[in-house]
Amino acid sequence: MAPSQPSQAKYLREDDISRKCRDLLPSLPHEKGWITPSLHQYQGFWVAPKLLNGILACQDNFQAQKTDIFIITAPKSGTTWLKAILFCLLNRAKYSGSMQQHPLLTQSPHDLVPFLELKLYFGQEIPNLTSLPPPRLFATHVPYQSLPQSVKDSGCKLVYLYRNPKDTFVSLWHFANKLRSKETGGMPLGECLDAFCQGVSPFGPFWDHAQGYHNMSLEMPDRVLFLRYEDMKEGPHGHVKRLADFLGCPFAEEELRDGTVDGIVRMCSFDSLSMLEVNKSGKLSTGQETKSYFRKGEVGDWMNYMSVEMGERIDRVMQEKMHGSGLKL
Ligand code: PAP
Repeated sequence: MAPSQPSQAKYLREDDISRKCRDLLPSLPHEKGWITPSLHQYQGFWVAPKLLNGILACQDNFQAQKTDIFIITAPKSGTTWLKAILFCLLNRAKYSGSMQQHPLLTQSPHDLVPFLELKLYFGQEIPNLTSLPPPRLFATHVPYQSLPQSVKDSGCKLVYLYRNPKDTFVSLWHFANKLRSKETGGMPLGECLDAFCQGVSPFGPFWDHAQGYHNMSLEMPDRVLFLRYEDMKEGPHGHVKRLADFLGCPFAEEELRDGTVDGIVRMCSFDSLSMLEVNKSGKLSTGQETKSYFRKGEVGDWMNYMSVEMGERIDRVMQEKMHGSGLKL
């Protein structure tokens, strides 16, 4: 295993992993990674060693409660945005009279709504989460088949956000190149595109990830809500209301009249969040700079980086892999 340098973001480090993970890694197929040197195929998806360590720990230890709410995404599908929206939505009564004190103004959405594998179970210590008041709000990139069993059994709610694969791919390519160490340098777009189309991307194959949760949303519509980034951009107000209904905390008549929904939409918009000091110059506990989560937040930005042919290649793979799944691209 490559020795880590002290200056590296924790995310990139490959030391400090459990014996279970260390023993498992050599038996897993591996490929070149986008951010870390390698990605390993575990339970059908591709993951970096340090994150596999976190996933094994939460599979073994996380105890879901019926009142939990999970935000689930493939990386770069709008996780930061959905975290901000759900945090605002669920805490709206608490801060309605004191917006200047709202935690989103001074804390990253990633610190307010922690990832299981990337934050809570990232280190060696198993966190005690039992004292957190309900509803507990968590996030994960883990595909449905690999969620901790208690999440599947508990009856808790899952909100999945899907983003069109071409924009997700371009966003991931930018993010990966930002996080790669100076010594390894950036990865050419074409090389990443080859890997993405072969399914070898963090938490990929992208199509399996989306299809897994889409199927569950059809099977259990009261438990799994499947949303699209592009639809949310087009009609954020309707989606905030839909989320509130799904989570069992619908807006009261008065809230609908007094601009509460609009306040949430504005506070969580790309323009508002990306202007905040914490999101411009802060760092997460895992070492990433908060500004790397706010690039453009636009629909169709892929066209500025990929040729039409490259775009068609992703379309073809998606059509082929998702054929018959009922998931509209
Ligand atoms: P993660 O999955 O690693 O947590 P995630 O938040 O999904 O990251 O990805 C960041 C993307 O969401 C960026 O997209 P881009 O590269 O195409 O620009 C980022 O700009 C976008 N994003 C962040 N905040 C918002 C927001 N409030 N509204 C819309 N898009 C946003």
